[in-house]
Amino acid sequence: MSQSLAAAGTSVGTSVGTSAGTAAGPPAVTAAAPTAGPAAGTSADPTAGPAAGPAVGESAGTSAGPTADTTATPAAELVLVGDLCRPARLTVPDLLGRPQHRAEVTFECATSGVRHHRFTGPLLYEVLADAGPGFDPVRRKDRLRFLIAVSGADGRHALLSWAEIDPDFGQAPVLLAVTLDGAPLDRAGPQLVLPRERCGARHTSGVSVIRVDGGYTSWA
Ligand SMILES: Nc1nc2c(c(=O)[nH]1)N[C@H]1C(S)=C(S)[C@@H](COP(=O)(O)O)O[C@H]1N2
Ligand SMILES: [Mo]
Repeated sequence: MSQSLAAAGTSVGTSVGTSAGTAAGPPAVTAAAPTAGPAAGTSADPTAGPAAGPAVGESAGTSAGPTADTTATPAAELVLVGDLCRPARLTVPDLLGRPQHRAEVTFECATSGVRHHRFTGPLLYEVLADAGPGFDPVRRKDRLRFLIAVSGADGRHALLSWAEIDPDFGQAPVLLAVTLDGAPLDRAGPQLVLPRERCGARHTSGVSVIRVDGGYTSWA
């Protein structure tokens, strides 16, 4: 369970909110999970663009069902491995069964320039917390040694720390997106979305493996 937190939003036009149409507030981060409606993802959300972003005309959620994307190619799978009590193998529809959050992001790519995208999906924190990271739950500082290694199917890698996304520490509203600009990611696989980041490089697409690693001991 996470609380909302006004997240000194840095980049203009970036906002995160719940996708159930509740995103009324200003550009802040609203990380509170509303009702879990499985298909909460963006459907019937006429007020899609909160105050800040370049409100995009909506047809988003209506096409977000798996139907448009389930033809020839098999659904992508994401495996959660490492120091977890409940390692898992998840599809995009599995991720759609969780509370959905929405993010409108603007980031800069070193080669492509400024990019805008709309994403929906569950919080990375909630997905990984459900997999049971092997830290001592009552000792907050025990979480500080945990790393999160995210791999794209193309071999792209990005690291996060557990504390970065933990509500008791950085509370970064990182998503495992299941839609991109209204299109489902069932076949491509989920995309890591870091709404606060100016640079696009960590927005890893086609996430195929997430390894939670509590073995960081370089200080030993
Ligand atoms: N899997 C994967 N994800 C990736 C990349 C990549 O090479 N592989 N490039 C990143 C970079 S450098 C940027 S700027 C954004 C660009 O996203 P866009 O072209 O969809 O706007 O994707 C990021 N995600
Ligand atoms: Mo980039």
